[in-house]
Amino acid sequence: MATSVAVRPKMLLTGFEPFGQCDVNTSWEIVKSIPELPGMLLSKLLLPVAFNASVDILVRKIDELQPDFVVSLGQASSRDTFSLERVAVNIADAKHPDNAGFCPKNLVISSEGERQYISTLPIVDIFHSLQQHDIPVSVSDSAGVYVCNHLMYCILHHISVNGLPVKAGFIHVPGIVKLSPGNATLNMSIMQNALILTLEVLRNGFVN
Ligand code: PCA
Repeated sequence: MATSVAVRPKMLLTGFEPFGQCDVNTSWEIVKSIPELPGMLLSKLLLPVAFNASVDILVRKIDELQPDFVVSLGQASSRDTFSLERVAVNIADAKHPDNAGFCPKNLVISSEGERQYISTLPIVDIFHSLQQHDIPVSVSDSAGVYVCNHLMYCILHHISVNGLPVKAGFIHVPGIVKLSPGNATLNMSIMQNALILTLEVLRNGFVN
C-alpha cells in the first residue's frame, strides 16, 4: 500500500526596516517573533524601505526558495487593525523619500502591467478566522501608494507574468504607539497571534 507523506507548505514572511520617524517597524518585530509552527516550513526576510531594492531582494528570494505562499507585512502607523490588503494599484507616489532617497511622484509602476492586482491569499477566510478569535481585523481596499503598495503590486505582477505557483499578499499592521503594552485589545502579542492564525488558515487550505 502506498503511504502518503504530507507536504508541508513553504511560507515566506517578510517585514520592513524602520522608516520615517519610527525607530522600530512593527512589521518586522511581528515577523521576527513567529516561532516554528507545525505543518509548515517558515522563512523570514527583512526588507529595506526602498521602492526598488525591496522588490529586487524579494523577487530573488522567491526565485531561490520557490515558496508556496508569500505573506508580506508593513507598518501603517495610524491603523488600529490587522489589515488584510485586497488590492495593489499601478501607481507610486511618495510624500517623503524612501530610505534610499527615491521619491516618485505619480509614477506608473509598470507600463505593461495591470491597473491593479488582487491579493491571491484567501483574505475572506483569514478575516473570518481572526474575527472568531476576537482579533481586530479588517479587509482594506487601499495599501496606499508608497513602498508597501509597490512591493505588493510588483510581486503579484512577477508571479502573474511568470505563471508561478505562488500565492501572495500584503498585510498592514499598526505602529508601535498603537500597540502599546497597556492596550488590552491591541498589542504585539495579539498581532503575533493574528499572523500565526493567518499562517494556519493558509496551511489548512493548502493542496499541493
Ligand atoms: N510601511 C510603509 C513602507 C514600509 C512600511 O512598513 C508603507 O505602508 O508603504
